[in-house]
Amino acid sequence: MVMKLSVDDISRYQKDGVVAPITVMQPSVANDLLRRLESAENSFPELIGPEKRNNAHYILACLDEIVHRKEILDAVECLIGPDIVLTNTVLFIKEPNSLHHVTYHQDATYMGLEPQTSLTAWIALTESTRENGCVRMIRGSHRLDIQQHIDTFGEDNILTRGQQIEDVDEESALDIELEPGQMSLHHARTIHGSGPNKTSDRRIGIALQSFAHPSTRQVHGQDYALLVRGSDEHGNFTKGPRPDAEVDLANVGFRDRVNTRLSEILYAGAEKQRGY
Ligand SMILES: O=C(O)CCC(=O)C(=O)O
Repeated sequence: MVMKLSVDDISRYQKDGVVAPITVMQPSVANDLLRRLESAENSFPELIGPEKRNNAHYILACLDEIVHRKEILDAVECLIGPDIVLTNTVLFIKEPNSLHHVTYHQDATYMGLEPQTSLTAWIALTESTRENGCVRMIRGSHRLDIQQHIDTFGEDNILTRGQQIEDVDEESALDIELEPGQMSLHHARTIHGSGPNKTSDRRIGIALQSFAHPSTRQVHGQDYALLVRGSDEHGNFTKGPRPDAEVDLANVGFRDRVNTRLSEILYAGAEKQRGY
């Protein structure tokens, strides 16, 4: 398995603002991680669920393994260098035959990270296809400024504010179909969204959002991150703990604080707020 990005992959990322698919684990490894995630979901619904989708890597060993996975970090290092912090993770779960979807948006709009050069690794734990609502990226849109976003708070829209860019030109759209164990990498300004899951199986991906250089600043004040590779000479982020058990209840309080702060950042200036 090729772990690092090729020269061609790197130039595709620079040109398109997205590169995929990148195989970062065998399907059997992804299946095993999925089984452990679903077991935690079943046993601790108060900790992992639609309203509790953020930053579960602070309490679940299976997600901690993903965020520290060498193959993922080797690829990220090719794009942002050897010193890497990870600010948040989001479990994007689309239930079978659900209307849940994601409208076109740019991640950097509300994340408060400057400069806007961070990136997201989206890891497929199930297959992600056109039928079950894979992510659709607009190639080259990372070169645009932040576009106007309208907060819709749409019922089936699983973005925080249901934020939406209208009239997106889809001529350069790319459907990111992935097998379990593959990932995509996208730039914080790349316009993307995803449709509903029309199949009878769950579509599960985890967005490691965002990987950034430690010199990155949070314009809204304090923020949290994990140093996942290299060193941090800047100290811009309060560092988080790693789980010591399959489900580490000792870290629940810390994760709650991180998620409260994340909501303050993502909903800054919004008229309402959801539970995630
Ligand atoms: O999982 C999805 O469908 C959307 C993911 C997304 O918006 C993101 O990773 O930034």
